[in-house]
Amino acid sequence: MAYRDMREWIAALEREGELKKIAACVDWDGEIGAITRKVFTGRGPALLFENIKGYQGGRCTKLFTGGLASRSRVAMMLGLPRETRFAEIVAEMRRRLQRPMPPVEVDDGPVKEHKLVGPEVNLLEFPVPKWHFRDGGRYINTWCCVITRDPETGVLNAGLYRGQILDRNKIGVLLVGFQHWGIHFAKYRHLNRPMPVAIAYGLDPVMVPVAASPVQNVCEFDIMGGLRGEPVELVRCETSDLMVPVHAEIVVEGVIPVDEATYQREGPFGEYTGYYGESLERPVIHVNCITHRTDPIFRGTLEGQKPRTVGKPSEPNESTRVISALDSAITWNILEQHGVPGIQEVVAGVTTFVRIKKMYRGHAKQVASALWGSGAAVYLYKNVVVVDEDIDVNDLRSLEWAFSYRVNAAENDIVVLPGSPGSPLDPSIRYHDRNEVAYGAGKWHRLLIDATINWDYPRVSEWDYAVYPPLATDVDQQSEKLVEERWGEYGI
Ligand SMILES: Cc1cc2nc3c(=O)[nH]c(=O)nc-3n(C[C@H](O)[C@H](O)[C@H](O)COP(=O)(O)O)c2cc1C
Ligand SMILES: [Mn+2]
Repeated sequence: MAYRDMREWIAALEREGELKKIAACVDWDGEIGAITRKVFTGRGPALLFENIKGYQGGRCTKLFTGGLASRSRVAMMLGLPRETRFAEIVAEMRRRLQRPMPPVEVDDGPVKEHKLVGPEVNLLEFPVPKWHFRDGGRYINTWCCVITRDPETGVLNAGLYRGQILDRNKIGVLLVGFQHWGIHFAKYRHLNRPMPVAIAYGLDPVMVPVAASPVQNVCEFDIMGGLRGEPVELVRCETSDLMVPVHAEIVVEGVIPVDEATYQREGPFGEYTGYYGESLERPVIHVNCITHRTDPIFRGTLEGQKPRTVGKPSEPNESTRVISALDSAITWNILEQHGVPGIQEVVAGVTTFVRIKKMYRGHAKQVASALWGSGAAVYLYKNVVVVDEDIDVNDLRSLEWAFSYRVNAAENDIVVLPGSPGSPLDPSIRYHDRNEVAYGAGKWHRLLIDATINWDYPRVSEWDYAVYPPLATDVDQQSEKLVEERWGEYGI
């Protein structure tokens, strides 16, 4: 069963006690961000702000956030029981990812209820928070689908790319060259034509996570349909041939001029790394139309997050819950599509863990090169750790044991791929190399730690022609049986 729109989703969350409506008057400037941070850190409910300073009685009075900031709500998103475990969520996502469902086109629908064009456009009519106090301004694009079309192939793409309000009709964006809309933008630059863009806010819950995940070789709308189990309904934009979800709360339409002289300062912004991303002169969306539902609900989120550090609890965000599951499912499927056998478990991220049933020498290198060669590698797989099938990738002591006794650095266990394109937001990259406008990407020296048993080593006769000695924790069968039989006598 799919949620038709964000309103159905909010109603479902309320029924399950997963939503809090906030009637107190709150400020978009700092206060909403601080409340959301506290609720995310305390693993609290989704939030619907209904009384925002300066936005009572205007065009848009409500803001929804945190819809997917818990595992139980991610399970609900898929129509699974709320207590479904992470590994089962990943397994279900993998199955549904393999059954894409193309969208259907409709002529009209809720998002067309109100249309604003030209001078009627004013982004400041929406209650967009300043999420993190050092942000360069109010970030309107934090949880939305940014839609573009490849001018050569005609294929639509939906991504989630941050955007800052610069003016009543301008949004500054971080447009990375090797993201899909970055590839589109390079083609528009070649054609010397502005790139049409549409941004959809307030959607059913699966849409934004899919836009924010590295879906390859298939349109995100087909994947969303597969995850929902029902096709997405799309309607044509007013000012371009782009298509947008008809049940969106709000759609912003515009173009990005390709001339660098039109770039404006965007940033800083509190980023997924847990640090701020820097400001730079960046491309700008010139907004020429807004359509929205009656009494629209704006949707946004905090991006900054951080795991537990000394004396501080973990401070998660929505992406750490839902995107990590989708990234793991997509990564697992990429390995299978590349014909890499023996994959037992995948936990994907900037540091990615893969558990394999090792079948031949070099198997772990095959895993890393399949991942590093993929288009999904933009924000993922900086470090890849491959372990044997007996190692629990979710347990630090288990990983530490593998690092300690199956890694010996100069024995081909450590592989570095220098100068690979990667995230421009990672502060472990030198400042000048984090310039995606100049380079189209950041600069990652990718690392493989092959923590599987090294098959380069000789098999020794002493241990029955195995590479490694037997486990000293094993007990011989005869003694085990004896102890079992006599257990009562020992009085232990
Ligand atoms: C909250 C959030 C904000 C994001 N902002 C950006 C961004 O500003 N620029 C970017 O390149 N990727 C950003 N991403 C990551 C992309 O959404 C992700 O890499 C996705 O795969 C992009 O779609 P694409 O593969 O179709 O290009 C963001 C992700 C999240 C969850
Ligand atoms: Mn894409």
